[in-house]
Amino acid sequence: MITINFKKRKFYLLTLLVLVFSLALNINTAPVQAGSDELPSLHEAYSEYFSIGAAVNSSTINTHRNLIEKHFNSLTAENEMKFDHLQPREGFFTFSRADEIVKLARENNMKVRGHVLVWHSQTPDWVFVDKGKTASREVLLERMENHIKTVVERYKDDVYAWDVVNEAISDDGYQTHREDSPWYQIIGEDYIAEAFRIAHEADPEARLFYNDYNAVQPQKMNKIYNMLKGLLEDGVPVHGIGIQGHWDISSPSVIDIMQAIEKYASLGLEVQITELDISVFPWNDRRKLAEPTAEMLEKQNKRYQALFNLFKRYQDELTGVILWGVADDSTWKDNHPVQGRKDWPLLFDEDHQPKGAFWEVIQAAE
Ligand code: HAH
Repeated sequence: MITINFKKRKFYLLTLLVLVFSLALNINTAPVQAGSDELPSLHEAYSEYFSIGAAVNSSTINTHRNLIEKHFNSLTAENEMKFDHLQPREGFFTFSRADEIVKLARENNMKVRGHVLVWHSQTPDWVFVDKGKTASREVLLERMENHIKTVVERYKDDVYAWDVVNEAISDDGYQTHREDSPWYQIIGEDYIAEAFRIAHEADPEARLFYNDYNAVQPQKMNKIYNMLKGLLEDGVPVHGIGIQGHWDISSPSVIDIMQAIEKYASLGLEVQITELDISVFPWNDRRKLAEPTAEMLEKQNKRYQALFNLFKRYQDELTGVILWGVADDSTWKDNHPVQGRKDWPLLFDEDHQPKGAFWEVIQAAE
């Protein structure tokens, strides 16, 4: 019989322990294969910081369902909750497509962010016309109230936050409000306050947001800030600012984004990056390409990394980051009203595989 003395036994035990530990460590740090089921989940990676959402639509909830279910804990309807979808004719509401998105969220325990109640775009013409003429302020206010009440009350149990007013501030230096909006022209600038009051009455629990693009560009940011400050001083129930993140590989600067987050948060508002996608084209690049260059994608990686590092630093101010789409085969950028060209702005490629940018964002969470 072989006997091992005490000292030797201790040595073997220790070796075994070291072996088991290094094996366990190895499993944890082994690189994860792109495309496998072992991909880390975006929203899980950011669970300590803020929710990670995506804009989805009636097609992508089917075609991109696996990615949606795995990586996002908040959904926004890209178009299905806009005025023209929900009330194409006066008093005739069509909820079925929006309902499908809400159902998917419910089944997966995801939040829903409502977009959008009052906007100059994607709103049917009938809204602004009465008996063949421009509607009066009274008629338009009544229609606004009816629309907001019907929609917000219907989704009370599911939608935790609403973009109440979208893009009401002008890009032009010489005007504050977007004066070509029929809401502004017919009702006057108090259409904004009225919309928030009505939405709050319809669902006192809902977080109510003002949402806009170019919202970190200093001049427009100051106009938005002053408008929000005025609303708050008047006791209007505004709870948050949605900064649309339709940005690109070269702009806006991280400093501008930082300063905007700080400035809006100084009003006591919660801040969300509501529509994030990073064009591979710098703003002044008008080329059309069949595919992005390696250099563009490398810049996009670095940009996503820098942004999520920044977002993490502002985790106390930021309550949500929402990607405006899921994968590069389905993005509004391809039908953009101005540029109208193929772009690759998201974290998953056209074959639904994680891009370099995805891994940068995952790494930034660690
Ligand atoms: C956003 N506007 C809208 O908020 C969103 O509802 C839509 O799906 C995509 C983008 C950004 C925008 C625009 O539509 C037109 C010109 C400039 C910016």
